[in-house]
Amino acid sequence: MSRLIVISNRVSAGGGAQGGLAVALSAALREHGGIWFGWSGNETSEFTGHINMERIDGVTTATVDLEEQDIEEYYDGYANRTLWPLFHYRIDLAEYERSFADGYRRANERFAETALPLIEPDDLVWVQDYHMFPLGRELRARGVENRIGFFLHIPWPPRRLLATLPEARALTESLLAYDLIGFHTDEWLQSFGDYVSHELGGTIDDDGWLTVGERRLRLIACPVGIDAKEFAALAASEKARETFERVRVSAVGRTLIVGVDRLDYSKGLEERFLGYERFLTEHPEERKEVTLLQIAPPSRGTVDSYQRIRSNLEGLAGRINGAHAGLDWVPIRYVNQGYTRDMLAGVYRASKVGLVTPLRDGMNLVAKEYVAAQDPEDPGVLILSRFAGAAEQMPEALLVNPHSAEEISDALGRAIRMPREERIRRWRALMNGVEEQDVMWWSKRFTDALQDCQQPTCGTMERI
Ligand code: ADQ
Repeated sequence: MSRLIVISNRVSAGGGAQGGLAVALSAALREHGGIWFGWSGNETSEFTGHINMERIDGVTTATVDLEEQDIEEYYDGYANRTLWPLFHYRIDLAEYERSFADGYRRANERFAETALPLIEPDDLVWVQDYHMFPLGRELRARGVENRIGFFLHIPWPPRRLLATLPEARALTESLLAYDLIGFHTDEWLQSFGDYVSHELGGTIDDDGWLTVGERRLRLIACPVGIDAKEFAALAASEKARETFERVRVSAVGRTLIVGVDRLDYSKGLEERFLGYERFLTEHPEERKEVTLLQIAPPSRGTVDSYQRIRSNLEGLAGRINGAHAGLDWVPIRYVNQGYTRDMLAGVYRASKVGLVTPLRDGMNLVAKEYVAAQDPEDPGVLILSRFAGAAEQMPEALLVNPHSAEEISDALGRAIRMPREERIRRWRALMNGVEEQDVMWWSKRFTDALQDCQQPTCGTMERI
C-alpha cells in the first residue's frame, strides 16, 4: 500500500473535540502511514518554511507557520470571505478583492514549496478542500509526478454563480493538474462538469473521465462518512451516559430537539429558529412540551458576516424566548460552546429530534453522528435539509426545505408524534447507510481510485 501525504489547510490529528473531517483523515493516515501536512494555525513575522514534525495519536504531522499577511489574504480573505460564501451560493456575502486572490496564490506556492521534500516517489498525495485548489498545479510546476488527488468538502456552485468570481476560469483550470477530483454528491460533480464543459470545452464520459485538450482526469462522487462504530461506542461511554442524564434531567420530561452546528450562515440557524417559532405558534398544545437545544460554537469570528450572524441569532433567540417563555420554561436554549465528542454523543442520544437544516452543505456529518448515537430500541427522528449533501444518502430522514418555516414546523410536528415502529424502521435504514458508507469506506474508495489513475502527463497551465 502506498504511503499517503494528506495536505489540508489545518492539521488536527488526535482525539478530543475535533470536527468530522479531522477524524476522517486521521483514520485514513493510520491505515496507510504517511504524513499530514498543513498550516500550524500560528503566525510568524516572516515566512521561513520551517516544518514542525510531530507524532500525534499514531499520525505523523508536519506543520508550517504563516505570515500575518498570508493569514489575512489567503485564509480570512480568499478562503473565508470569497470562496466559502460563493461556493455556498451566497454571492451577496462574497468579497472579490485582487489582494485576496494574490495572497491565496502566494500561500499555495509556499505550501507547495514547503511540502515538496516530504513527498517520496510512490506516495499518493491527497489535497483537501477549497483552501488549496491550485496546490496540485504548484506541485506539478515543481516536478512532482506522483498521483495527486483533490477532494472538495463543500458544494461546487452552479456555473452562473461561479462566473461572478473574477478568477473562476483560472481556478477551475488549475484543478486539471489533479489525477482525481472527488465530490460528496453527483449534484456537485455535475455542477463542476457543467462549468468545465461550457467554459473549457471539456467532455466527460460515463465513468467520470474528463478530457480537456491534452489532459485526462477522473471525477468521482464519494460521500464522506463518520467512524460509525467509534461514534456508537462513544455514545455508550461513561461520559456520554453522564451527559445524557444531565441533559435529560434538565429537560424535565420535555421532548428535546437538538441542533449542533458551527456558527455559520450556511447552516440555516436563523431559518431554523423561525421554523421552530412557527411550530410553537401553530401547535399551542405542544408548547411547554418541547425545548430546542441549539449548540453553536462561534467560528471565523474575525469575518464581519460571522459577527453579524452571531448577533442576529442572539437577537432572535432573545425575541422568541421573550415572546413565549414562562416561569418554568424557555423554548430555546442557545449554547455557544464546543463539546468533546463523547459529550456530544450523549446530547444526541438524549434528543428525540435531530434538527439539521443547512441552507447549503457539502455533506453534513452532524446528521450522521445523530443517527449513530441513537438507542436502537427507542431512536430519535432526524429532520434533514434537502440541500445538504447528506440528503442524497439519507432519504429515510424527514427531508425539508430549510427556507420554509412551514415545512420545518410540519416536520417537527410529525417527528414528535411519530410512532415508535416507524422511528425504528427509519432509523434502521439510516443506520445501515451510516455503517456501510463510513469514513473508512470513503477514504478507501478515494485512495483506491487514485491508485488506479494513470501517472499524469503534465501540461503547462495558466496561472491564477
Ligand atoms: P463543517 O461545515 O464543519 O464541515 P459538518 O460536516 O457538520 O460541517 O461537521 C461539523 C463537525 O463539527 C461535526 O463532526 C460536529 O460533531 C462538530 N461540531 C459541531 N459543533 C460542535 C460542538 N459544539 N462541539 C464539538 N464539536 C462540534 C465541512 C463541510 C461539510 C462536510 C465536512 C466534511 O462544510 O459539509 O460534511 O466538511 O467533509
